[in-house]
Amino acid sequence: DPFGISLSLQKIGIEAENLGSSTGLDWLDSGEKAIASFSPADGKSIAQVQSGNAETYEAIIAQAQIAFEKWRTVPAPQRGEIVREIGNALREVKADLGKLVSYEMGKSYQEGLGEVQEMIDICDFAVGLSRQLYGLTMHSERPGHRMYEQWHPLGIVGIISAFNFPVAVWSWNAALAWVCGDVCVWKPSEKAPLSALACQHIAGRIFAKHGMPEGICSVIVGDYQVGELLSQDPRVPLVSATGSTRMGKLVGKAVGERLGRSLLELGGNNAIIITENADLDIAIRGALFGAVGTAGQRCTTTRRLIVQENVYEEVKSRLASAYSKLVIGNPLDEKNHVGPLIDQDAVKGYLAAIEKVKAEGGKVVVDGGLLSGDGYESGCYVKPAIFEAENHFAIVQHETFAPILYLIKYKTLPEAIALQNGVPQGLSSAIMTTHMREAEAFLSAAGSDCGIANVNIGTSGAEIGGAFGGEKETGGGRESGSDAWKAYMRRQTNTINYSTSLPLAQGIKFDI
Ligand code: UN1
Repeated sequence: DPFGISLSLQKIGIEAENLGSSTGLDWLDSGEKAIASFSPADGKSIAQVQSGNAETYEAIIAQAQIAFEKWRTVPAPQRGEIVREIGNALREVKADLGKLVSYEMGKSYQEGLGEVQEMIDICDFAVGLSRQLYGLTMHSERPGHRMYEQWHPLGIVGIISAFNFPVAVWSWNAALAWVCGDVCVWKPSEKAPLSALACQHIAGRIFAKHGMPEGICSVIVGDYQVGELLSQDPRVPLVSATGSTRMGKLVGKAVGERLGRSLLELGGNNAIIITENADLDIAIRGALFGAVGTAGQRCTTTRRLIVQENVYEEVKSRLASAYSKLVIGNPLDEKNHVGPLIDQDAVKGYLAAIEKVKAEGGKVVVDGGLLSGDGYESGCYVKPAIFEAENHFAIVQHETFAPILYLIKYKTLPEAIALQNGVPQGLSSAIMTTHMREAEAFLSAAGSDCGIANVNIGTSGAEIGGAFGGEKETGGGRESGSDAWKAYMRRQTNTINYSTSLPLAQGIKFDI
């Protein structure tokens, strides 16, 4: 245990005897239906976690319903106070939780710490928000009348999260939902259940300390069937799901069928446009982190570089040389830049994508491949790769969750913008330019069609203060900052008559 994993687990409270406390269920289990959590860093099994089923689901929903009746009556600023304490608890465990995330999911320790920092930041944001859940007041068209709107809690929020941000995405949803007066039922990725249980433990302890009922925060580990239960359940007014477009379409359809609300944050196929006016030092660094950070497993990962022909060769050779300096290995070792993919299925997807781009006529700039030998025993470490490709290739239109970057050449900016928008997904985008006209054209209504559009910054690494999400097959949902909280509440319009008569709206006469 060279990186002190067991000690960190202990410090976060991952011990069989205290895990059950906040859900009423004992999740650490080696029984039949257990899900094993493997670390892609060294291939070792970390623990077995009990899988939920229809019965445990019912128990959790029943508990959540009871908890909601109490939680919705706690004044929002007091709810914020509890979220503040959760943020403080996360500050205390930042190093240990960051380490668990890194070990269980495979992102670098620095990125694991960054992910916990996002959780702390969203808690702070939610605390402020707890005093700012503002509604508008309107001027009534009738004398002696007052109109205003209020925002009320929704109820149970189902949260489905992906392996790549095993803790932060939950917190963006949960911290907001809690200050809004909702209770949360979380189905984490079955590829990173321990990180979820750690969070459940951290937050559950604080709710318990305040004498709050169990069920304001609960977790149910399981496969897609648990996701189906949440999606189909009319007792769950909002399902917030992060993951593949394929999963999102299923969730959106099931929730839509019962006219519930879904908040979908799905695949991206993010591009950076590098114009001939770019500061190439910034452009190369931005593209490099965007493409290989988290081993290409962010929904905001840079997958396409759309480069102006006059700087194309220089960008290509500088990137290739930067790639040659990347050190790939155990994510907990801070000298390494790139860790493993999440599992061997992901490796298969990566290798298949490389086959496809070659078959479609892509040219190798930096070749990929599976790494083997010392330190690579888990079979999950791959080489970040670069190919020259065409935007219309089927594989380029598709999001492969791996470090594969496609280089595409352009002549004019309108052409570059059309290429950037010419994919089914619409999450993140960026332009590298020092030219004001180019930047503004890219940001204009005729520019990028994505939910996120950056200038001289890569596509990944969004701050929590902005609304996060995207258009088209990305699903249209917005999480995190700005006014994303409105998705977690129901709006009620109130009209009050304090006059002695009953005038009708629109001047309608109805006298008897
Ligand atoms: C994701 O990959 O699901 O903008 C979320 C970013 C991070 C979040 C990514 N703040 O890259």
